[in-house]
Amino acid sequence: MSDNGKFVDKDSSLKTQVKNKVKKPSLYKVLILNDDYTPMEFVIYLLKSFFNKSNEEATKIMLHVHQNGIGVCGVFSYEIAETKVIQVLDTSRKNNHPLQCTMEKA
Ligand code: TYC
Repeated sequence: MSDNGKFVDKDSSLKTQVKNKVKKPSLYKVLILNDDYTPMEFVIYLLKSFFNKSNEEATKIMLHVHQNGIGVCGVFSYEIAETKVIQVLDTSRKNNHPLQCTMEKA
């Protein structure tokens, strides 16, 4: 019983506070863009190496990007997506390919 004579459900208000503070991490799509110079085999190699795609999945994604201009390699938490983008860009530049890779909120 509180000062004003009303019952207070302390446990329920605590549950609400805790519930509101636990947020799921946002997810991010890693995207690759088409260009006229990066070899198809190199794009397939990146998808297999950094996104754990099978040869068939990687070929399908690469052809989708080749035909549509952009495509999703995978969906990750912010830090993992950021690391994947850096890996793709570093490997592409080291091999003198202009491939572009970016991330956006899923
Ligand atoms: N368009 C490239 C070619 O014809 C192949 C390619 C596909 C490049 C996907 C980039 O993200 C890409 N060699």
